[in-house]
Amino acid sequence: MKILILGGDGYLGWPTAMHFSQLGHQVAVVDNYLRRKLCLENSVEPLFPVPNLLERITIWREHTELDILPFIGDLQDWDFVEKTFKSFTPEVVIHYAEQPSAPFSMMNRQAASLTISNNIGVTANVIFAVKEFCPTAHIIKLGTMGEYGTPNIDIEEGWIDIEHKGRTDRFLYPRQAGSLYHTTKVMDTDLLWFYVRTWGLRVTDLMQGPVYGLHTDETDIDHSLFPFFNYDEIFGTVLNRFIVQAVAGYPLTVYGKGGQTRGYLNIKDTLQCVRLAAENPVDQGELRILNQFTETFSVNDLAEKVKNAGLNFGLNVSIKRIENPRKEAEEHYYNPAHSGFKKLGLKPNLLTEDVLNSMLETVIKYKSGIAFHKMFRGHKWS
Ligand code: USQ
Repeated sequence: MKILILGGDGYLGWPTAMHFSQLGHQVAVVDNYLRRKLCLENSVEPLFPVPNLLERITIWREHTELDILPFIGDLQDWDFVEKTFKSFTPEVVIHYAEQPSAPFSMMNRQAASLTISNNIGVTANVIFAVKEFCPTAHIIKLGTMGEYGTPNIDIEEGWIDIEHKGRTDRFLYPRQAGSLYHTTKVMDTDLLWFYVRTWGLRVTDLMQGPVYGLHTDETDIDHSLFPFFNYDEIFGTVLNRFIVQAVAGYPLTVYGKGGQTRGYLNIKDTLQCVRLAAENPVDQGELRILNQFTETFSVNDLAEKVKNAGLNFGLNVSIKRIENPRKEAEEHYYNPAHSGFKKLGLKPNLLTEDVLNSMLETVIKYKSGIAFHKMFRGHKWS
């Protein structure tokens, strides 16, 4: 397949590009280095420096003799979008090209504005480009489990049947996101659903939970192929942060009561899910929504797991409940469905002690890169 990966420099985009390239697909990546720029501006660079996209492609070619085609530019710029889609004409478009951080979106007006214009503007351009240059291409869009929020009823897989005054119909499952970032993903879903109905596009919208890890079959070929590994309060996700905190001897930063529960997955399973979605396309005029996670944990569960795994390395890990900078339920019901990927054949890589050990082992190697001032600044969401 000809696969265009938007956001191909990112935490998930680059491992996804290598994964499809290794499988023998023709892969092109697009990025404008927004994530790198925002990290630099906010002094929250990842644990270790990561070569730029062109350098990574060269390293990949040296190891595998496989080529990945780069397009460096901004997908909000229609001229660039047109040039990219005309020269590559993809069969599959994988769309990760968004400002990915909930805390960043809540920092201030400029950050909020950037998140809105980038995320919704890029999604709209992708839709317009597919309609114009490759109308049968399958769009695989990375949404988030956070679109649903934490309702007091079971979360279904994208849709819900509602009976009202004796009549029934099927609707998008109610969305009530907890941050502006998550809200832009709700808006993406609405845009995609509108154009699926109007133009008959074919779309898979993946509701992904927080991802952890940095090891995949391809990143393990050479450590310079590792993805960004952020451990700061803005771009780091919770388990990656806890692993770095454990190694640094910094008390694990559990926000509030720590009962916040989410559906988590290993980075290897992000690649598996996106591959399964690409290999099993939907029909024209269909919006398929899949909940993309493998297990649910509370923040307290994760902290306990990291504390216990730390003992294997002689780390004396402590846990500190700190005032929650976010506005979120700290104790809540959470029972989301996730049978779609199981039916497509997903074999989960669960959060075992071995997985925690290998993350700890790798972070210990890069321990000298840990900067305490990046761990917690207490940006309040209110
Ligand atoms: N948390 C802590 N301590 C920390 C960091 C986070 O207790 O030091 C808590 C948060 O308050 C939250 C939970 O851990 O309740 C998850 O936080 P997170 O930072 O790992 O994840 P989140 O901000 O929700 O966003 C991440 C990704 C985002 C993706 C989302 C999936 O950055 O791109 O869409 O996970 S989900 O959470 O299901 O919406």
